[in-house]
Amino acid sequence: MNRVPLEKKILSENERIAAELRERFREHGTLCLNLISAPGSGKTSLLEKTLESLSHSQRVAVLTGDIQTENDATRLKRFGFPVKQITTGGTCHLDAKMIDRHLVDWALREIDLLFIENVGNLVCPSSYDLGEAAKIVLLSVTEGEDKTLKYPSIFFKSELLLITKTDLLPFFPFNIAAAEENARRVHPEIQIVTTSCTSGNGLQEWLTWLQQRKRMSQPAKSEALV
Ligand SMILES: Nc1nc2c(ncn2[C@@H]2O[C@H](COP(=O)(O)OP(=O)(O)OP(=O)(O)O)[C@@H](O)[C@H]2O)c(=O)[nH]1
Ligand SMILES: [Mg+2]
Repeated sequence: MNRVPLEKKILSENERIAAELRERFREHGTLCLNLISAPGSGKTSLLEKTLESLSHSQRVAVLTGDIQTENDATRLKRFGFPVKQITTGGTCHLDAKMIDRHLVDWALREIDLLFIENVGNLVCPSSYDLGEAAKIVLLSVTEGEDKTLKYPSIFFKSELLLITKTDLLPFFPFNIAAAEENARRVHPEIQIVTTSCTSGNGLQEWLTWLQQRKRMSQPAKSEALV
């Protein structure tokens, strides 16, 4: 078998499992969000700030993916919510089968919000549906405002762009307006929030987005997140 049919077969198997996961998330009222970015853009830091601000009555869980180490799960477990590390052992993205396997001993009916932190990579994760309700892409100000144009697929497929590490703007020649314009050239409807986990800038706006997204997909469960 040559490379193209094999890749097609893997992707269609992934789509089948992702469709099953999406149906299970829908059935149990679990909002699943898939966080994607280049390595080090601040996915785990954002989740730390998010979990820190949530009350423990919130039914939130995290699956965090990396090629090696349990570091991110260790960072996130401190906040007392269910967290599992998925180590891919070399694969540069999470796939639906990995999500399915790691959900096996979690009761989805007890989880209202499931964050998936994908492996740090701006390319491969965009091809793998995980059954999520929405993809969220992070771009830090140290990466350059042209990345939206160079890696359009993930920006096209994401509902929200978080421009992160804005506290570093005085030290990097990053033009926020140009980054936003580039993102909208690829995806005119993309929503954009600028954040800094260090200064706290924009974190309330992110939490408000999260609350609204939760209300949109779970009108019956409208309890405030924070
Ligand atoms: N200055 C600044 N540094 C940040 C901010 N957010 C994260 N960092 C730093 O950026 C580095 C990477 O952050 P992580 O949260 O681990 O990034 P990540 O996207 O989870 O990384 P991977 O999981 O390895 O892809 C760490 O040293 C963080 O302290 C921020 O808002 N401002
Ligand atoms: Mg991380």
